[in-house]
Amino acid sequence: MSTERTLILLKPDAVQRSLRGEILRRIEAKGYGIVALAQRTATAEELSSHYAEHEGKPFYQPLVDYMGSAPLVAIVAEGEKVIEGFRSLAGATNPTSAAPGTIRGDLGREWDLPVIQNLVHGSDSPESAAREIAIWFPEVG
Ligand code: RTP
Ligand code: MG
Repeated sequence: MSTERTLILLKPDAVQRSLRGEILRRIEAKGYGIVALAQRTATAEELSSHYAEHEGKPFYQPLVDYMGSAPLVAIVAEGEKVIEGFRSLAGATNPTSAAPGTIRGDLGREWDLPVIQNLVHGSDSPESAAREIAIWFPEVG
């Protein structure tokens, strides 16, 4: 079995709506392990690094401002094909089109535009996962 790691964020809307337990339950029920977990308010440096690929897009600044406005929970999860698997659990970016059964489809709301408040982030490739884990948990490696 080949295991891999991914970086998950429970965004401020998940913390504010007390959905941490519900989302963690889904991650653990799927069989993924929790390698590291920390709740804190993200720094501007962490967020500009994390969202570098979106710099210049219209939602970039509101996204970075929103993500730094209140505590979030950063998680390193581990398991077989966890990168793709967690993105399947999360569902499509936009909660209205996310399938029922997914975190965003079941629980997400999107009416706080300009930033889509979709509860979670998950790395989208092994390269992104390595880069993002180094930002949020430099000690995990
Ligand atoms: P994520 O990175 O959070 O796992 O989500 P994703 O891959 O599905 O979406 P991505 O395109 O990477 O966008 C990152 C986050 O930016 C916010 N967003 N807002 N208002 C907008 O048009 C808009 N577009 C994106 C969302 O919070 C999205 O998850
Ligand atoms: Mg993304």
